[in-house]
Amino acid sequence: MRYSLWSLLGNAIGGHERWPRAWRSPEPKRFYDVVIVGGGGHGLATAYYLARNHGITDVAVLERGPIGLGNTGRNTTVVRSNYLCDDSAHLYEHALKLWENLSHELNFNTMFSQRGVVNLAFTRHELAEMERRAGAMRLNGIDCELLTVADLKRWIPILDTRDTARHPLLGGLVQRRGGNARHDAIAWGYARAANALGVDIIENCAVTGIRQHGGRVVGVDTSRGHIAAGRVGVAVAGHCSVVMGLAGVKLPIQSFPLQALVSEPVKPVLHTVVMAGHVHVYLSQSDKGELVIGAARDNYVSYAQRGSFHLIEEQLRALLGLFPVFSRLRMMRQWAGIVDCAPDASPIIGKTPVANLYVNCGWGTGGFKATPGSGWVFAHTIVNDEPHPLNRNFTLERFHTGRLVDEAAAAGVAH
Ligand code: FAD
Ligand code: PYC
Repeated sequence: MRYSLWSLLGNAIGGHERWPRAWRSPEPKRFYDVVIVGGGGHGLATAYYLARNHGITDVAVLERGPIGLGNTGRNTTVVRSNYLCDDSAHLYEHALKLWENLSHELNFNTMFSQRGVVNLAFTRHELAEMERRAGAMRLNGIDCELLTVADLKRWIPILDTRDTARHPLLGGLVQRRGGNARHDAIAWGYARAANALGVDIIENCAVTGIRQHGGRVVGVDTSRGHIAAGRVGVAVAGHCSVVMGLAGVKLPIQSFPLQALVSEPVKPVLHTVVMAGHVHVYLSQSDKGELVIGAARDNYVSYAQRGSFHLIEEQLRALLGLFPVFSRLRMMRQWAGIVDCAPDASPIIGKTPVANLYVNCGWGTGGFKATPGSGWVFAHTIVNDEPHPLNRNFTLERFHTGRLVDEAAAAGVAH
């Protein structure tokens, strides 16, 4: 929907009550060609690409709460494609290219800002890993530059680059096309665009059972009754073991809390994303001025969406070691989400042992950046009953064949 200047002014002055709904709120039908479980970015993007790329519009997205309040609304919005393995590089780069046109595609401002993502190296080992990764990225045609300490000092003047710093630096790696985006906009933009193509987005509808007949999925039980379906795709992130367990499918996934916090807003001081995996902190500055600060995951399995206090202490200790300038900055909010981690820190996107039941999970600490690409290949997988070339090495089979895609070193946050 396009707005005239007058309607925008009218809405601004007249209050939001008269704003049109961005997506319908339909009653669930008794049958859909495709049901997607999970109204986060991945589920909504999948529904959008089912309709947009494949003309499949008899689709429902079932979300147990309001859309976008899972990890999509809880993440720290880092977008990049600086991965080591070819398989991941191609998948995340496909996503990054979609990001570059997404506001236009969805007619929704995703606030995608290519401000660069800088990884810092503190040890010879990390530097060697970055050199290897930079070589692999160049071979895959992905932009990257290795940085010296002098480059880092120029790029990020408030970073403590002295030899006497608490965490002396050896160098870094930057992907300039990486950056941040607005997380809510991804859920809302895909929801509005999918709705416009005929997809039903059904909120407050928890899936409580997955029904099968003769080894084939036939529908789902929900808090709003039974819904029959030709095909079912599950994209519920940290809760994938629980939901796939309803169909008797076991996943090689463990779920952990991952937390983040934001400071009070301050004037612009940091124009890029900085990631310091070695000391377990990363940060960027939001357009509102808040410092958005993340840490390593809490290392115990849990479904409680809160993190432990000692991690916050360590994260802020590392922050101040790198940026003494923030010593009097006050923190405002802290939260956590539940992330779904596979043993090789790579996603699982593909068929399951139950016919016509598909799973998209295992994005762990890093799936926000993949949202458009994930939806694209998951829609293809569901329609064709076989993976897209970009996810053919990310299926469940790899845990039988042993052909893992080890991205532990390139994960933004260790997992
Ligand atoms: P979600 O957004 O969690 O959506 C899944 C939905 O499924 C939820 O809305 C949930 O309510 C719903 N659901 C669950 N069970 C049911 C059920 N039974 N019935 C119906 N619906 C159900 N990634 C990055 O790339 N960059 C980052 O900077 C980054 N930072 C992060 C920081 C934090 C603190 C966290 C927690 C994660 C971060 N991530 C990041 C990871 C990223 O957020 C996730 O990988 C991604 O958002 C997953 O999207 P999703 O749509 O699969 O999941
Ligand atoms: O995957 O880039 C990432 C990331 C950053 C913060 C959390 N995950």
